[in-house]
Amino acid sequence: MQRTFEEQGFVVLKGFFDARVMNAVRAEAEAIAERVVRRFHAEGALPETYADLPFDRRLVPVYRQLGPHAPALFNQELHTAGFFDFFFHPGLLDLAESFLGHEVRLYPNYYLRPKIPGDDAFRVLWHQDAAYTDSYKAGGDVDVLRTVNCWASLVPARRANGCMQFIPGTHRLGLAPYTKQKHYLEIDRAHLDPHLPRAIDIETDPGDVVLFHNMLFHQGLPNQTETIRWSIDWRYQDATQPTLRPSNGHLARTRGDERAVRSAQDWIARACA
Ligand SMILES: O=C(O)CCC(=O)C(=O)O
Repeated sequence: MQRTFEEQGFVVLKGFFDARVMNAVRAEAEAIAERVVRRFHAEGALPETYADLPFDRRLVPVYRQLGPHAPALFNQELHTAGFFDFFFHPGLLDLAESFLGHEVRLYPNYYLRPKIPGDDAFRVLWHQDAAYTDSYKAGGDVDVLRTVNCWASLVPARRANGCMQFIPGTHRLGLAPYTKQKHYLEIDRAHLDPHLPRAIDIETDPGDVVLFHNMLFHQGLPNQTETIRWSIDWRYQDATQPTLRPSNGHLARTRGDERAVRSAQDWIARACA
């Protein structure tokens, strides 16, 4: 697996998370969506709570009415028991440890994303994750950041509803020049176009996890269906390295000290840390 990761820049692990873990995460995501709707309804910004809509449609009318005022990403909301079992899954941390060494942190940008249908703001342009860290201009070399980046969908992710696309092998090209566009950073076309014919769809089902290099060229396609493509993206890093970001994330594995996140209660208490 590490060899595939080194050669291709990614690996897809089918059926990695069991139904218990995925059902719990989905229930947490449903609760987050419920709170969003209820908050805006209580503030008078929504005429109703759309309680009869299923999870993969509930937020559609919310975004139609509130546009950029509706949250596009959730981060601190993920400090719940269900997400503890997901981010700190022992088998996944074993894998992260085998890639990164004995000191592993959950990197600060861990997100739950509802990719809303037909809204261009949710199309994630071709980028390298390392460019986002680079854009903080914290100094330091993002080439040596040492992360394993992860992505999983809570619903089937297909080309039509905006799965990710990867260009295998591009993690070896170093950090490409990029430009800040309205919503996202984008790799400059002169550096991207020669590689585009090799782009492949990364289609996943709930339970699958995708591991990819922080230099891999990738994008999130637009969602052209009627339903929301819910997904989670997160990263593990060698915790002996600096994050090169304003925050430190959370220690997940370490030898012999007590600072690592140990339990769901501990994880819940660390919101906003
Ligand atoms: O979820 C998507 O569509 C794109 C996510 C992404 O680009 C990332 O996790 O780095």
